Amino acid sequence: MSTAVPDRAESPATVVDALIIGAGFSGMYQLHCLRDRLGMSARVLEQGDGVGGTWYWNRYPGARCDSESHSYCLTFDKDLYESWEWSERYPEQPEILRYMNHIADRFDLRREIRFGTRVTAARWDARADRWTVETADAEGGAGERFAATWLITAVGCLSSANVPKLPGLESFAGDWYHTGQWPHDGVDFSGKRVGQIGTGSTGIQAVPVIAETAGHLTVFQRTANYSIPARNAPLTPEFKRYIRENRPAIRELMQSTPNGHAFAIADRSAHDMTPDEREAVYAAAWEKGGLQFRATFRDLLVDKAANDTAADFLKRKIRETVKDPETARLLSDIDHPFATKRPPIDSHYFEAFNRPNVSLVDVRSDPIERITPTGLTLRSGAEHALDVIVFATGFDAMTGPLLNIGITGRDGLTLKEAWREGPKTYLGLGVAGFPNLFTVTGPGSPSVLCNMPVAIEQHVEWITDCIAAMREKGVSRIEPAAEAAEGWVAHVNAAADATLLPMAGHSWYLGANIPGKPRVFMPYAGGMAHYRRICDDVAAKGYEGFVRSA
Ligand code: N01
Repeated sequence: MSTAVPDRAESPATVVDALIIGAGFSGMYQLHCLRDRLGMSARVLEQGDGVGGTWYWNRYPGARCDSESHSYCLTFDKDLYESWEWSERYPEQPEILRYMNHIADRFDLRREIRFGTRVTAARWDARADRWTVETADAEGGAGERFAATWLITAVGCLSSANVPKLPGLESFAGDWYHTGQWPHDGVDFSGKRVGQIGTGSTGIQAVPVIAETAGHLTVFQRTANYSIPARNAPLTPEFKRYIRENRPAIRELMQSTPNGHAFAIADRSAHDMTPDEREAVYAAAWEKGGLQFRATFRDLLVDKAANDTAADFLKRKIRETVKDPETARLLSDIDHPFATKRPPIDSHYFEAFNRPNVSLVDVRSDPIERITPTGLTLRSGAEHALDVIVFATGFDAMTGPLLNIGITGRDGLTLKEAWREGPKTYLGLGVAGFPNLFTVTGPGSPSVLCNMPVAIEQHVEWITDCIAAMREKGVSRIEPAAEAAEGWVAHVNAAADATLLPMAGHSWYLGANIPGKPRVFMPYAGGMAHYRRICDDVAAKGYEGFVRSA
């Protein structure tokens, strides 16, 4: 006789109006908007045991912001905007994390945040017009269950760490770390043989700091990268006064530029100048430092010949800085146009290769074959003995954090299936087949091509207004129409193709850093200010492109 074993009774769910996943800038601001502006019940589910998102996890040596501090903040609240004073041009991770905690304190957000709570599944329940969400606790056991009308992902674009599947890693007798999952009590490199894999924005920040204490640091470079000096320094009293006296104008500037930074892109072509004049412009931007270098001419990202002028200048600077000719050659042998991968900014990165305890290994021509108990070996058989391996190998960007949640929409459609050929969203904000789901800075929105807090504020405010409008009209379900999403995906592709960005074939913007991931240009390259106008227009037309039902 067969006995059907009944399912374990499900624990009753905690029912709220809205669930928000993630407690970084996005999740905290979204909670404030829904709870304090709209009076809704809401919870934030956060895997970490503190707020901060990116700045909670990325505690690697040298971690600091690449946006200038006076533009790297939330500006929606006058008192918040005016109450925080940054100490440096580019704040370090601990200072930014203090700022995030300040936001949580100021708006009393923690009481609605469930820390140590990882979302393991989210399913649309069509009978009840709501999402049911399963969680795991810090030990991985089944956690609290939730149900909510609205589900908002605030998971960040760069939160799913990519540790390359190198054979033998489990056999390594030393310690290894990914920069995006850095131990909270730090790592002692004193006297150790350290190997760092990866020379993106993260790796370039980490090298000079690790080199200060490591016995020897070997940097394994697959793709050479441009970098511009950050010229970081404490903010002067004069600059602090300038910020205090000009906040509204700074905010307006940030909201009017394509990339959300507090500087305008010069309205001139690189071809408008003689080589000497152009050289002077680049030299001044190099001395000033930071991402503003990209804003010296309006055509650097759309005209290859214009871009070449900047690329040549930057490669020459590398060769002038690095003393060993072979190391200088490898570091300046860059195969993509300037800024087609996210341009790093650094504090003495290239100078670090002049130290006797730092060496560079080219793993483009001789790839890493396997990790061994004592280090790693290259395809040629060359062995590198290591005590510590640092993976500065980036993230399964933009789609990774969303696909990891395990989201199932209408009619059993999983997000994985819906995005089999690459992410398909409408405005980067919603997905056809997934009612009442909003994705803050999702694929198809400017997000990573923009100063993130500017992109986040716009998304959170748009989502809040949309939810308020739906509640007012008694709409219980809203989702993008499939045709609207198809149209947006085509527009996102066209916007990327109008630039040089797709020319960096190995960029994470294209998903090319993750084996097997569809090659689709994920962020919206049409510019933040333009994008904001599109979103406003969609709202003004009664949420055009969305399907609603009572
Ligand atoms: O990651 P990346 P990241 N063998 O993907 C290499 C933001 N950010 O963490 O280029 C050997 O850019 C890989 O090589 P390749 C910012 O938006 C912001 O540095 O793929 N090498 C590359 O060199 C940034 O763009 C701040 O050939 C391997 C590196 O690892 C984004 O985060 C600070 C490899 C990964 O570079 C990601 O930056 C830092 C392998 N198997 C970062 N796999 C701010 O300040 C990968 N690599 C705000």
